[in-house]
Amino acid sequence: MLSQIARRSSPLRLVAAVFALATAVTLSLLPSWGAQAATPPPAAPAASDAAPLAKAVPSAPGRVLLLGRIAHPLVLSVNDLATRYPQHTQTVTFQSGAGPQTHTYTGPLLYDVLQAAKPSFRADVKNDSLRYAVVVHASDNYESVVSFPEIDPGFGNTASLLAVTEDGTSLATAGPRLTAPKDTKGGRYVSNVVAVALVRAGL
Ligand SMILES: Nc1nc2c(c(=O)[nH]1)N[C@H]1C(S)=C(S)[C@@H](COP(=O)(O)O)O[C@H]1N2
Ligand SMILES: [Mo]
Repeated sequence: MLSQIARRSSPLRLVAAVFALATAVTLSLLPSWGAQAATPPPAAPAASDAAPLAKAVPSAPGRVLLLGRIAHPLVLSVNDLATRYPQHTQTVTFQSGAGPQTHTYTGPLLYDVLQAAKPSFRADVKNDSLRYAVVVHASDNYESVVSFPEIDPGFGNTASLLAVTEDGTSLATAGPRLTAPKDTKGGRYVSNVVAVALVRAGL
């Protein structure tokens, strides 16, 4: 949907679409405890209801929607990720169903991409940034979170990348890949990333 708008239409319409999506996501994240108490959600929601975001994110290869609690929601291409932010290189090993894998990745720090988009942390809450999670969503609906403090140089200092190359091969068509250099298993090396959302997980 967004990708079609992005291809056909003015930047204004794209911004409007991104804003609408960001608003919808924000609204969906607002607590509604009263309603939940009166009508508990079904134990096993239908798969079609599980991930409304999945239907709304860009489907254009290599484009990532950045949204959530940031001042500047935007769509980034792999080329943007490779040129607008400082680039890092890391060689990592993770366990997978196919056995251990070692790869070399290049790309920007997820932390730097988020910082550039200006997280809207609350100034009136002590260490508000410690209450946030980063949801990384893939084209196949695969998803993982990293916590914001985990990737903050002042706390976990984990150098998670939004990798734009893997073993020297561009991910421009496949889409970027999240890296999780301190993880043992490969589960958080999310491939084909299409959206990254900064969400406030605090109570
Ligand atoms: N988009 C997406 N990324 C994913 C997965 C997936 O199913 N979809 N599987 C994860 C798991 S469980 C592992 S172990 C690694 C496997 O890496 P590989 O796909 O390069 O073999 O990818 C991770 N990233
Ligand atoms: Mo895995």
